[in-house]
Amino acid sequence: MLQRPSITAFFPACNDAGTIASMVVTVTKTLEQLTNDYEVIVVENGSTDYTVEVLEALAEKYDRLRVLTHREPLGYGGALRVGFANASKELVFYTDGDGQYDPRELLALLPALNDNIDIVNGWKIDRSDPLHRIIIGRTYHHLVRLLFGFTLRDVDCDFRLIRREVFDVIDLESDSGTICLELIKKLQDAGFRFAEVPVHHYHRTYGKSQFFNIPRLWRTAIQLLHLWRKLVLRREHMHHIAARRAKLLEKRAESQAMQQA
Ligand SMILES: Nc1nc2c(ncn2[C@@H]2O[C@H](COP(=O)(O)OP(=O)(O)O)[C@@H](O)[C@H]2O)c(=O)[nH]1
Ligand SMILES: [Mg+2]
Repeated sequence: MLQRPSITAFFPACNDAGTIASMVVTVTKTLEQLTNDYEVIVVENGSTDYTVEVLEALAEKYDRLRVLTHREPLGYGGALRVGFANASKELVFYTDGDGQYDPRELLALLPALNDNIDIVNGWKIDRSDPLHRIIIGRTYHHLVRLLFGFTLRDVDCDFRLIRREVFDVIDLESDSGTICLELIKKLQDAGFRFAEVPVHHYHRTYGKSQFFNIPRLWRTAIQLLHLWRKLVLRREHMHHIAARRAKLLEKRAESQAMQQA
C-alpha cells in the first residue's frame, strides 16, 4: 500500500442537492485519515434544484473543495473527463454525487493499490436498484463483457481509485455513460493492472436517475455500437498507446532508480 499518497476525490453532480453535502463532508473526513495532501472536486452542471447553492455554502467552509460548474451540458462522460483533467494529485478517486456509494469505502480501496496495481475498481456486493434495472443491468453486463472482452467483475461500478498518470497514456472521448466502457477498455488495452474490491450500493434517497429513461437508453445503445466499432473493430486508440506507455514505464524506472540511489 502507498504510504500517505496525495489524492484527488471528485464527484459528478447534477441535481444532487439532497446528497452532495454529505458526500463532500464524508470524503473530506475519509481523506483526512489517509493523507494531508488532498483535494475534493465537484463537477456540477445542469442542476435545476438547489445543488449549486449547497455547493456554494460548502465551498465557504471547506477550503480544499473546488466546485467546477459548467453552463454547457456535459453529460456523465463529459463530467468525468472534466474531473480527470482537473485532478492534480497522484491518485484519483471518484464516485457519483447521488449517494449510492459510500465514500468511506475508499478506505477499502487504498490497501489494494500496491506497486503492481494501477486501478482499484469496486464491485457492487448487492445492487440496490429497482428489479427491472437489476435485470437490464445484468443483461448489459454480459453483453458488454462479450462485445469488449472485459475481464472485470463490475465494469459499471462507479467507485474507483486510479493512478493519475494513466491519463498520460489514454485519452477519453465519451460524453455519456458509455465512458465507463471506454475507460476500462482503454486501460485494459494499455496493459494497466486492476485490483477489485467489494463495495456496498445503496438505494437513491433523493432525486431520480439521469440515465434511466427510454430516450437515454436508446442513445446509449447507439453509442455502445459506435464505441465497439472504434475500440474493437478499428482499434485506432492502440496507435498512440504503445509509445505513451513505453514513456511512462521509462519514467517509472527512472524514479525507482532515484529512490534506490
Ligand atoms: N455534472 C454532471 N453530473 C451528472 C450528469 N449525469 C449524471 N450525473 C451525476 O452522475 C451520478 C450518476 O447519475 P445517475 O443518474 O444517478 O445514474 P445511475 O446511478 O446510473 O442511475 C449522479 O450523481 C448524477 O448527478 C451530467 O450530465 N453532468
Ligand atoms: Mg446513481
